[in-house]
Amino acid sequence: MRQASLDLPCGPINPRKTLFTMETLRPHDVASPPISFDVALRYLRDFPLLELGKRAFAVKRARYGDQVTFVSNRHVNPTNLCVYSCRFCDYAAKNGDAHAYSLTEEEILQGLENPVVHEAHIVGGLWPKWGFERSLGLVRRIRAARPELFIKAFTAVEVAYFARMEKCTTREVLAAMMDAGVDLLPGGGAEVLSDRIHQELYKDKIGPQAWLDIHEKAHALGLPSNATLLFGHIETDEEIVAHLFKLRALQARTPGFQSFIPLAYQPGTTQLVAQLAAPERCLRVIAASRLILDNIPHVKAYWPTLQIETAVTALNFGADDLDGTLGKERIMQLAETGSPEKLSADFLRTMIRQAGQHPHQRDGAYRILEREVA
Ligand code: V47
Ligand code: SF4
Repeated sequence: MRQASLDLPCGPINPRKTLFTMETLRPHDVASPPISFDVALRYLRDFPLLELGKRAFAVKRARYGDQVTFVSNRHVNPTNLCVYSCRFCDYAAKNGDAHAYSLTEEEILQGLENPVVHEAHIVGGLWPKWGFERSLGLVRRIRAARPELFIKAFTAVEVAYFARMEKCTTREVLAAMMDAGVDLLPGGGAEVLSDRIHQELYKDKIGPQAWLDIHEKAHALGLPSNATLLFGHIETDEEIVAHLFKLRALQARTPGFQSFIPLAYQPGTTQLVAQLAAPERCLRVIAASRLILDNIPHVKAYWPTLQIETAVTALNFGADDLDGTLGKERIMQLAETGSPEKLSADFLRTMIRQAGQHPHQRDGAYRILEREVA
């Protein structure tokens, strides 16, 4: 039975300020990683799959019981025009390309009017006409129109681009974003935190150290963030494990990561590899992430890249969240994933029940808005 409630575990709060309490961070989390590099490698390679899933699910269950969350959200991708050319990206366009687009502020605001939308996720291409002032102006207008909406906006890559264009520091950009109403920095742009992959796939934009530095600065300013991993292309197992260990170390030093989101590479037309990672590979990455990142509260099964069946199974391999309904997601759509561009809240509830879990609707800060009990 579904119960509508506004159950805010943190007590009376300003509904729009993030309550990043690190509720699941325990004292031992700041000590050394829970497993060695070698064991982590085995998790990705030949550790018995069901035993791995059982271990990761046990960690998820100890934290959240049978609860799995989702959010009613909208992806806002203002433009796909981008000055960079990452080799894995089907989304970006150059001026004159048939698939190039740029939305107006009015079009964006229209999509966020519906009061059932609890989170806006804003990320786009890097394009002078969508510079810092205009992007901040968009956030201010959304904030004015929907004071309670959770705004997750601008990746570290965009922060670095804005700082370069404005000739100011990334700290100043982050502080101005917070002032305009941004609640959380999304996890994009991390790709694989490896200098080799940076050179091979995304050398135009910031590399691993700059990405980590910007997230660390955000945390120090009190702006929480997410982290992603783009896997299933040319990366090695060692590079995945190193990526996870780097995130864990940053979180131990300067906490602020809320969720970790493994993104399975969609070959689209870029074809770094011919096929999407196999379901077993996706499940191993999800489970290993849950077991290594014991100091990051949430692991998402991001259905647009995992595909729906694997996302459901991932809920038994350590993931505790499905992300959201999305509205109109464009980044993966342009890689022609075969996944829908949006799902209804009821469809997400059904997916969670199929995994034997209880669906809970949350907002962007993981406050439970509606819980379903057995
Ligand atoms: O950084 C681009 C990835 C990211 C492809 O913070 C691709 O909650 C797969 O970061 N196949 C942007 N991935 C999206 C993102 C994100 C998504 C969901 C939730 C959150 C969060 C963040 O998309 C980019 C890049 O790594 N990407 N092209 C592709 N063909
Ligand atoms: Fe531009 Fe981002 Fe695509 Fe790279 S991944 S080309 S920065 S839109």
